[in-house]
Amino acid sequence: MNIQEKVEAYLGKTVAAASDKEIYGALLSVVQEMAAEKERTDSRKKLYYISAEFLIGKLLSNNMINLGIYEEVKEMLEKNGKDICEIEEAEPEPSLGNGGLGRLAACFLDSIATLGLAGDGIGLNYHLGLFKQEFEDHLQKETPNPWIEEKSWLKKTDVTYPVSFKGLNVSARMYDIEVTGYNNKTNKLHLFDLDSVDETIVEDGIDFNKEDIEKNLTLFLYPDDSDEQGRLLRIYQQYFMVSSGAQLILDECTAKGCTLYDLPDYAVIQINDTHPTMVIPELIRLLMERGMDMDDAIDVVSRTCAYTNHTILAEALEKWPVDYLKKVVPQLVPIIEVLDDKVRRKYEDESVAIIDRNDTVHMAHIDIHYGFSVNGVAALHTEILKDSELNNFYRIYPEKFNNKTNGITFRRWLIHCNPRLSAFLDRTIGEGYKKDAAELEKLLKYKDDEKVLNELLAIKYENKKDLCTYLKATQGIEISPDTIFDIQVKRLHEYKRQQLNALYIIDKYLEIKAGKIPSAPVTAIFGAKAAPAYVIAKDIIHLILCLQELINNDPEVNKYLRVVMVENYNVTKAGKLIPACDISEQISLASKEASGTGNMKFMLNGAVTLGTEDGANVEIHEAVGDDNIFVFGASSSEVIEHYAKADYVAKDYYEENEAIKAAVDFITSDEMLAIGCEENLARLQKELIGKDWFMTLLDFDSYKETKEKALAAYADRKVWAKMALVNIAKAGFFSSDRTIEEYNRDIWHL
Ligand code: BZD
Repeated sequence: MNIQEKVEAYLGKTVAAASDKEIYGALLSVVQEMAAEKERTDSRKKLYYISAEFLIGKLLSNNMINLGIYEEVKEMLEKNGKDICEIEEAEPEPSLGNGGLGRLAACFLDSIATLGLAGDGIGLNYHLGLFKQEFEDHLQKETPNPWIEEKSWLKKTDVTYPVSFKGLNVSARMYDIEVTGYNNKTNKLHLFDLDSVDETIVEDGIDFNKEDIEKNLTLFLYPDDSDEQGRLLRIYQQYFMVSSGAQLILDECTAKGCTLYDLPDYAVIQINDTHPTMVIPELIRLLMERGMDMDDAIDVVSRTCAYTNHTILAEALEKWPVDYLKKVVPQLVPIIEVLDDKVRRKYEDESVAIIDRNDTVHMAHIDIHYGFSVNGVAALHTEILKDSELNNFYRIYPEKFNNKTNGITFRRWLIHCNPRLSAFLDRTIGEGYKKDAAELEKLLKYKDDEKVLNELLAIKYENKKDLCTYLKATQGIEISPDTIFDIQVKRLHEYKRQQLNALYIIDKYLEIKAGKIPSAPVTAIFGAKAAPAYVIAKDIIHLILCLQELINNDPEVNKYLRVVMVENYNVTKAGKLIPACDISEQISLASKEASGTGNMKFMLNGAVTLGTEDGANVEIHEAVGDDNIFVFGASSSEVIEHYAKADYVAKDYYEENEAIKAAVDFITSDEMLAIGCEENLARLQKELIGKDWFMTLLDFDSYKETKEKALAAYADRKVWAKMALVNIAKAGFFSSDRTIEEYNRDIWHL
């Protein structure tokens, strides 16, 4: 049967007569059937990538690319008067992640399968995922984001495991999603769920009864944890995930002949941030239940588990009061106490203890003492972990620390999202880059080739036009492809400094109002969700939405400057925004962004980075050289010193710098208050002057100066095209295939 016949067999009618939704459903079935027929990876030792988040995004097109049927399906649809993009629209996006950490896990699954390595994901099947963001009165409103339909990628299995909480026994059911590698074997993503979960308990946005665990356990990803009930629910979720995951791992290994004493020969568990840390005491508990003595169990588990750190922000390093654990998983508490006791007997240093003097459990400390590898996610980040954040641990275990600079899958972030660019690459340098990303360097040969440079500019222009059409259709916003698209998309956080970008926009607005006409028109595009309980982050969204309203409706200004805040930024929208970008905003306070992966996606799609020397920006800078990036701001060592000396005073910058003062004052100007809400705007203004923990004002001048340089450089189209070309050519290092090869070489040994 050819593809059309297969699809029509599922449809029970012709493709031409079917709706987009029906075609999507039929294609899903065809893909699932093909994936099931593919060979599974197989080896004695297997990786288990355990993560509370897998931000997989829509799967249809990526699976079709990986299975090698995308072009065929696209043509077949065209022949029948259907557009593959419309079919893609019919697929709901599973939003099983917050941001970079979750998306990284998804890119890794793609690369692990593509490299033919045996490695499955273990996570949770959140029914409503992360909230959906809507804008109302220039504010973020959260609503549920249901994604599981009658036809979905999830396959319900018969596999169930008992999981016990204090006073509550439940049964975890495993659902599987096929992970197709690019032209290779398949792996699985196992997502655990509870049959009794009930979506109807959600009311009024994303509120629900947090006490009814049987009904709410896997409803949402990271429910609001601003109260104790919310935090307890997170512990329930985490334990549910790791207990079922650990049982699955032990079952699979014993089925292969593992005696449990040789577990490290059969399994390696990569712990993605601290959210799955309880897998360590849980595995110890399960091994003891199966007859192993405690010291042996601790030894076996310590040789099986490896930990990835994704942040140095103290507030993001998980700590659970022992009391919370006693309320939810009392069976783990005696084990954690023993783990702590062993550490305390060996090391006097209080800072490396597992349970501190306030009876709080430091989850990362469990991972570091009782895992065999600790990795950061970019060179600078790993150095900071070793030198300062985790220095006390590094001195004890230097051999455990290693760096694995993040990467992204080129199947999604180039081949799928930017078909124009990938077709251009195919005909210019051949298709080898799809399997070996380093081949992108072949492009360098054309860096002075006018025809090639013009082609690159033309591709960007077409992508920008597509984005204009999309934003007009989805949000009714009009922008022009003849302006510079300056894009900052990522979770909203003060350390990522969307507020710095916003202050620049205010400064520009004031200049235009004062008669200083900019050399080139700019469209500033944002996309960001704020955690529901993160007040200042929501105030920053409010500021940007108010600026959007003010500036886009001012005929004096909107010729030169427009602002767009994209609603409900997610993986799908990233795929539309990134190929259309000219300037990639990567402006976190140096030392705070562990790596960043958006920066890599933009670079790969020919955008030029405007960024601080932070995270993987440092490595992007090294790769492309000074001439192909715009770098600004205080260095990480300067920043770290400011924190150490506590000598940064935002108010001084505000009072001594006229432009800063004018921009900050403008936040509560009459113009802004006519649009926005005084409470939010005044609170944000006060924060910027009185605290500014992430040193926005410190970098304002340098940001402004460097951004002006970038905008001016854009005018020389040939020079700009060359910069874009070098960025694409040098992006090969940032393929997640390279990252995974390093994990395997240094940590997993599959
Ligand atoms: O992980 C991010 C970092 O901030 C990025 O710098 C890095 O590139 C990526 C991948 O390594 N961290 C997160 O995305 N973290 C979270 O989303 C998160 C979620 C829940 C609790 C704490 C952090």
